[in-house]
Amino acid sequence: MKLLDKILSLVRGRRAPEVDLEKVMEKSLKGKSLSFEETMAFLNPLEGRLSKEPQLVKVDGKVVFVGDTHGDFESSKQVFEKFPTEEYTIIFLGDYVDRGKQQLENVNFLLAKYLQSKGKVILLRGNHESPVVNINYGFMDLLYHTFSSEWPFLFIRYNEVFANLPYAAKVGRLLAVHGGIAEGLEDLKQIEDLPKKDMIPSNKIAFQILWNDPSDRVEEFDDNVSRGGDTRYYGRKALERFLRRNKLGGLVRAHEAYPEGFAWLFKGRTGIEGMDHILLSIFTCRYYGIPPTVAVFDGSRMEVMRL
Ligand SMILES: [Mn+2]
Repeated sequence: MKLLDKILSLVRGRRAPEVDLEKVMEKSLKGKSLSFEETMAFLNPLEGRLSKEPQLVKVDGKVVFVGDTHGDFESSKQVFEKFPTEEYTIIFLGDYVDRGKQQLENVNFLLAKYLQSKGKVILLRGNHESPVVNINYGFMDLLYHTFSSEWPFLFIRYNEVFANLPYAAKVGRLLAVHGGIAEGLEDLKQIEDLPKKDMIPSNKIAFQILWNDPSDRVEEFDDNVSRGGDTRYYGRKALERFLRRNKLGGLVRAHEAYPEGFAWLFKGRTGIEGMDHILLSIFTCRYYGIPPTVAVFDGSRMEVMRL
């Protein structure tokens, strides 16, 4: 990580200039581009707010789960048009940057919605909200081309903000994360205790929550051969045990683009109407040739919908 260390050393000590935050919020909500100064000023209060978020956010009432958006600003906007925050809490399951065509518009829009919403918008962390990933998959290049010599400051500031995003949300008997359960994760308390500001993340449980995939060829855990590194597959037995132990009915996650935009895995009783599998995987980015899909939970019933 020599490049990352170099960038970190450049950025330390730099302070944000004075900018009218209201105007910056307005521009972000309209998908307009921000200057370097505006972006720096915007990211400051965000880091402050997010640093106080618990790692496991607890929500009740009507909820919409949104999968990976990866720069799909249009889908993110549509979510708010179809599901007003007066009625729904919107839980985004991570992966806002990299790959797609409107990464800055998308991430700034979602961060502005979060700042504005008073608890009705929850942004969970995805594996792309990490500098070791978004240094390679488009976001760093985009900053470089958009901001020229000032890009390293923004690259680090965005990733400092991302390092404060919570890892999980609990909605009644449902748990929502980006990737899934982790080997060694037994109790929800372990999620609550995960360190904040873990930029890489180097915590093994945090890392796996962001990266792991479910597999019906595995019972417990196994090496995730499609992603490599320290990522794992988790199977039905491991998930059933985790849910039972924590009095949960099911898991909602994103991270994989199934052809229909969603997939049900591991048939079983959840105690939740409309949900006869213990795992729901959803994806909400249109750049993968799949229909952007969300899941709506009205407090008792789960329904999968195309955007
Ligand atoms: Mn992902």
